[in-house]
Amino acid sequence: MQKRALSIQDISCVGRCSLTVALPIVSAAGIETAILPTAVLSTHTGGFTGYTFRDLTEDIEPIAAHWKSLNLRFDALYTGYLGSHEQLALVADMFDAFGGQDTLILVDPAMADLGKLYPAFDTSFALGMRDLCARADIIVPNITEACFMLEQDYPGEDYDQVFIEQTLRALAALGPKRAVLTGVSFEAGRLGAAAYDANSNEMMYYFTERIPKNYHGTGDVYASALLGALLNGADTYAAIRIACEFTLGAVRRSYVAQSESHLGVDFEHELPELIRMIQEL
Ligand code: PXL
Repeated sequence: MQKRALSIQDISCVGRCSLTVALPIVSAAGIETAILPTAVLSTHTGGFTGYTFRDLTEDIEPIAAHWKSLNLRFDALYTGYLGSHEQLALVADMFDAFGGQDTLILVDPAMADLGKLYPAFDTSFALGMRDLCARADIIVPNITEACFMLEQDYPGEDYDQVFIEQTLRALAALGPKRAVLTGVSFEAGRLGAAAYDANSNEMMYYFTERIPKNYHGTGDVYASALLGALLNGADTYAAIRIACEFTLGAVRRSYVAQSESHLGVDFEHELPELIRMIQEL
């Protein structure tokens, strides 16, 4: 039977992040993708000014209650950018209502990058996000988000393999059996992800060429491809590889086209490649 995922994150109408990225990517992976928008913004909050923001916190409980009455089930619950502090508790309730043995819970603690929290969040939100991550099966923070949740100093680009592995073990100790750290680089010109599986006590790395420009929404592109691969039976290593290659392909296209970084990456033209990699699993 076709799998069904639920993605819980905002709709940033323009800017290619959160749901405008998750919905097409997870769908392209062959997964029926239901959505629960946490907020509607005219654009995302990074690199634009004057954006509108409609908080949908009040809609979450009634939507969940309706779905419960329909006996809906999901093979995965995938959360990203949340619209308010209160949504952390509401999403935890959704995990209780729709989670279970056969449901993969993936939390992308989309709240910070490059050493800083996004404009809407504070450190208390970061600790709330840590508690939400504790309830996940797999989490996908970048190094900044990991540092905020673990209350440790952000090292910038100055870290080594020992730091990454301690961080991954500390993340898994919060509760999730698997942790994936994105934006990891040990040498100039190479960038990738590191993952830890607490069940097998295995550390994994996957690196690609590093394109010398940062684009918005790449964390969301990465997490969405990761989920798509996992739901198609990829093991952790295959999933981080597919997500790295897919994200690199999208970033490279935008770099070659000299696109503006706040408009996100050209993942659209990379979707056939994602499908090919998933079919080869
Ligand atoms: O890509 C993460 C993200 C998602 N949604 C909104 C954002 C951001 C990052 O800035 O502002 C609204």
